[in-house]
Amino acid sequence: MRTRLRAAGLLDIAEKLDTRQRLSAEDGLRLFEHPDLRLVGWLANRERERRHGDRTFYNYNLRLEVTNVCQASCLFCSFARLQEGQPGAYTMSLEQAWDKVRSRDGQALTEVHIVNGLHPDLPFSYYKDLLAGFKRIRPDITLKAFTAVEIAFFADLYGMTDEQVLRELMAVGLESIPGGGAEIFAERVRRKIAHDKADADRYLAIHAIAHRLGMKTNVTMLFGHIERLDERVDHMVRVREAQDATGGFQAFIPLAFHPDNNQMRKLPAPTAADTLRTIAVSRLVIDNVDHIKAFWIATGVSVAQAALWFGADDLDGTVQEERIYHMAGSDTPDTLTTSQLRFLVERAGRTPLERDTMYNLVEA
Ligand code: V47
Repeated sequence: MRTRLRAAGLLDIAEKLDTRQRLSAEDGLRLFEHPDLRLVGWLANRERERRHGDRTFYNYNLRLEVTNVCQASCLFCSFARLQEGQPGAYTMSLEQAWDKVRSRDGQALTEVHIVNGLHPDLPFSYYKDLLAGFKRIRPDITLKAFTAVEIAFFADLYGMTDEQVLRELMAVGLESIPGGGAEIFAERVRRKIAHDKADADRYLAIHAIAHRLGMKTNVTMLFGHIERLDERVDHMVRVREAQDATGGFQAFIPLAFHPDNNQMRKLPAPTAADTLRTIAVSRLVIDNVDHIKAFWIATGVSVAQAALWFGADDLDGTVQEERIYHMAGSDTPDTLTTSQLRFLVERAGRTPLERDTMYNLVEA
C-alpha cells in the first residue's frame, strides 16, 4: 500500500494520519481533487476503523417539522412557505404535534428531532409548551430541537440573548440541538444562498454556548450546489477549530443538495462519487469529531451503505416523517424500521448498534 500511496502522491497525507498530525486545508483540497476516489476512501475507512472498527450507529427517532412557515428565503429550500395561508403552508397546533408522539405510544423511540421554519408570528410560549408537552407525554425521549438558526431567530424576535433562549428551552426539556442551518460557512456562498438568516459566526457561537451549557450538538454542511471545493474544506476546518474550543460536537453530517422544487433547481444533484468523497474528506480533515453521519435520506440508501466504507459510522435513524428532503426530490422511503436499518448495515458488511442521541448504546 505504501508504494501505491507514494505513486498516487498521497504518502505524505497517509503518514500525517499515521502520526496523528493534523491535515491542512491544502491537504483537504488535494484529497478532493485526487483522481483516485478509492484511495481517498481507503484512507478515510482506515480512520473510521481506527475509531469505531466495524461499528455502525443508528437510532430510533422521529423527525418533526411543526411549521414550514419561514421568513427566510434560502435558495436551496423546497420546504418553506413565506406566509400562513399560502398553498402548502402549515403550522401544527400543539395538540397535533403532541399527537405525533402520543400515537407512537408503543414505539421504543429514544429521540424526537424537531426542525422548523422561522415563523414570524408564533409566541415563544408555543415552543416552550411544545417541548414541555413532549416531556410530559414521554419523559424518557430526548428532545433534539431547533437549529442554531432558529435559536438566533427566537432571540431576535423575542428580544432575548441567544443564551437566554437556550436556557429557557433547556428548562422545559431541550437536551441537544441538531446541526441544521450550517449550510456553507464561506461568506461568498452564504450571502447568495442564505442571506437572511444567522451567519456562520453566530451559528458557531450558539453551538459554543450550547456546549458551555452542557449540551452535545451536531453540525452539518450542505454541499453540491454553488460552493467550491476549497469552501467545503474551509467549512470543515471551521468545524474543527470550533470543536477544539469546546469539544461539544458529536457528529458531522455532510448533506447532499437536492434540487427539486427550489430556486437552484437548474443545478444537478451531486453524484454518488461526490457524496462518498465528501464524506471521506470530512472523516480525514475533521479529526476531532467522533462521528461522521451519512444521513440515509440525504444520500439515498445504497450510497449510505457504501459510505460506511468511506468514513461514515452513523446513518441517523428511523426518521418517520421527514419533509425537507422529500419535498426537494429525495426518493428514499419516508421511514426505515430499526430492523431494516440493522439489515442494511449488515448487508453493507458492518455491525449495527442502536444508540441514543448521546451515543449511549441501546439494547436492541
Ligand atoms: O439546514 C434543506 C438541509 C437541513 C435542502 O443534526 C437541504 O442529526 C439538501 O440539518 N437539499 C436540515 N439539503 C436537516 C439537518 C439534519 C439532518 C439529519 C440529521 C441532523 C442532525 C440534521 O437540511 C437544512 C439544510 O442544510 N436542506 N433543503 C435541499 N434542497
